[in-house]
Amino acid sequence: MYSLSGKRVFVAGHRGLVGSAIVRRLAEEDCEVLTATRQDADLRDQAAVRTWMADRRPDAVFLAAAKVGGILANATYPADFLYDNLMIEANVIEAAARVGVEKLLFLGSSCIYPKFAEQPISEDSLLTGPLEPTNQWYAVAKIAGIKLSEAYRVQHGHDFISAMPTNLYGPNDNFDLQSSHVLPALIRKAHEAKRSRADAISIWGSGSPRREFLYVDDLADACVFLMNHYSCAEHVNAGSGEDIPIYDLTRLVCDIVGFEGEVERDLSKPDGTPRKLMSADRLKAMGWRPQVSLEDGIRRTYQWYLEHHADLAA
Ligand code: GFB
Repeated sequence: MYSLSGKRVFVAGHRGLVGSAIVRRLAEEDCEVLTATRQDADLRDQAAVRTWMADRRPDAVFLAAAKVGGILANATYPADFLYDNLMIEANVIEAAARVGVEKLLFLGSSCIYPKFAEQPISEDSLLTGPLEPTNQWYAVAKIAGIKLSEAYRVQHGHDFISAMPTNLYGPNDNFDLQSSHVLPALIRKAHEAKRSRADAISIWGSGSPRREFLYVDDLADACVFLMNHYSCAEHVNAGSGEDIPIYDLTRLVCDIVGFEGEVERDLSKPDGTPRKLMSADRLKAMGWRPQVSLEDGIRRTYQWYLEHHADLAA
């Protein structure tokens, strides 16, 4: 058991979807939360990260900072997704080791697994087959982060662990239609179509790929749970254990938002991997369960969107 009580806890990436949820969750712990803006320390800059870490000396680190985006952003900016993520994770992990951070949790992504991995995907599937081409750049960077955390454990005995979240959504998500993930895009498209009384919304690809979704506050809870209870080299999947075809997800979002029109498919856009349902067995066996259903999570996220994107929602 590693207790965060009385600890100085650095949340790298505190403004993002995951980092902001971890900060919300840490409000329930008796700890001091440390954050760094890009002006304080650009995490791609090794010297800046070393200086910041040496000054602030956190006891524990949640490494949630990353360059992220949906299927199109991944395919369009491969150099950014590979370089930025390699630099961020290498700098933060190395600087954490240097200043003697007691525990670090690195966050990866379910896209690290082979495109045609056996479903549900167990942790052991890592590096058993070729990656999905649209997000291979991001996946390679995240695989390097897992291995780097493991390498510091093997060579120097640091208690660095890794969690692999499934597709996430929730407050503070990116609702930009070009760069976002599917769920925020669908919420915005359905909302705007309802407002403009459009006949239809358009989704990317065939609608047949299946995706697993986890509400980000559940993921934050899983991260704190792992920080408290897990200390092994192997990464741990963090998912809901259920997936849904994108077309059915679109219908669900339309129902929640109140848009009654048609759903059209834009086959010029990529489908990506056909399915990536992760096995949640390992985390379940430790006693952790998600609390927020997909429907409830979409309702909460739509409410957040209405409250925080008045310009888009108008
Ligand atoms: O969420 P998403 O962009 O990423 O797309 P991935 C999921 C599925 O939804 C794909 C479809 O089959 C998309 O074609 N889709 C339908 C849409 N309509 C839309 C839309 O309007 N916007 C978007 N974005 N998708 C990402 C990876 O893969 O998953 C990242 O690229 C990361 O690296 C993340 O791993 C978790 O699930 O395909």
